[in-house]
Amino acid sequence: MSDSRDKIYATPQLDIAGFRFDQAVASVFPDMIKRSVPGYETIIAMTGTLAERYVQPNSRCYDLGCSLGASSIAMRHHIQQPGCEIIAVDNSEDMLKQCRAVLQQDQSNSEDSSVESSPTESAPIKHTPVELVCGNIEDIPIVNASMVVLNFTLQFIPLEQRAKLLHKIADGLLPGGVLVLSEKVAFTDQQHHELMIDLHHNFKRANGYSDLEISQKRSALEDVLMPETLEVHRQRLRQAGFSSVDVWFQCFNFASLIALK
Ligand code: GEK
Repeated sequence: MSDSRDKIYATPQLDIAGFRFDQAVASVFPDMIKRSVPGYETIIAMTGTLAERYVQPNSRCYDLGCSLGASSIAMRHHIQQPGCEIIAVDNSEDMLKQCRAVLQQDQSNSEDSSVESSPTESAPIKHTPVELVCGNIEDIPIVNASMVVLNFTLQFIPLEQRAKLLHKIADGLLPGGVLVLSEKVAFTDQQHHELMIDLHHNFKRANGYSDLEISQKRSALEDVLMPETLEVHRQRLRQAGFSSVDVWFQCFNFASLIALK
């Protein structure tokens, strides 16, 4: 289904168009993101741990820029509270099509394992439902939320729209609610900035990407993915209405922040 190896930039491309989340990307996405983003699997796993801690009964969780639903699945596996729902939003039909299949597979895996592993309990585990929405996260209302996840999505939103989106999220969160914000980041110290890029490229090389793939992907993402510094993220989150903001994970130029309402 979606476990193929990413070879999108393996051959020379005369004209490198801006990166798009199309069918070709959707079909290799899990492999692409694992081999490209240091700490991705840790961040997804901890998104589940944070759901266990912060999700409130009868509230909503939002996975904004859900791709194939990894964050939604992590939340779904860890939510302990009744009456919740997860709203997973992406503006790529191709990504959502794969996401739907991945979620169905996850649902049937957990129904099977609940029957096998606990023969004394007759009722299967009832997972929190996930509603898939195709749309721009800038246009989606955020209501009655106890957890919002922006795992590597804000970086694709135009710079001038980011504050408005974060204000909307803060307004839609219940008191005590959490935003998990994971991003590729930039650094003001130029030497450090270049070092982090270099170490990230080493990480990609160690994961089997060639120099050609690394450089073509870099060109495709230029003007599409716009990283900002951690200080800009912290300040803007505070201005949006979050009372406590800081980094909980960082590897090279990839970081994840927790912002509490
Ligand atoms: C994960 N969170 O696996 N509205 C809705 N979706 C958008 C928008 C937008 N304006 N802009 C981009 N996207 C996921 C990984 S990937 C990150 C997120 C990456 C979607 C886009 O279609 C893609 O699916 C996702 O955001 C970004 O934890 O590939 O670097």
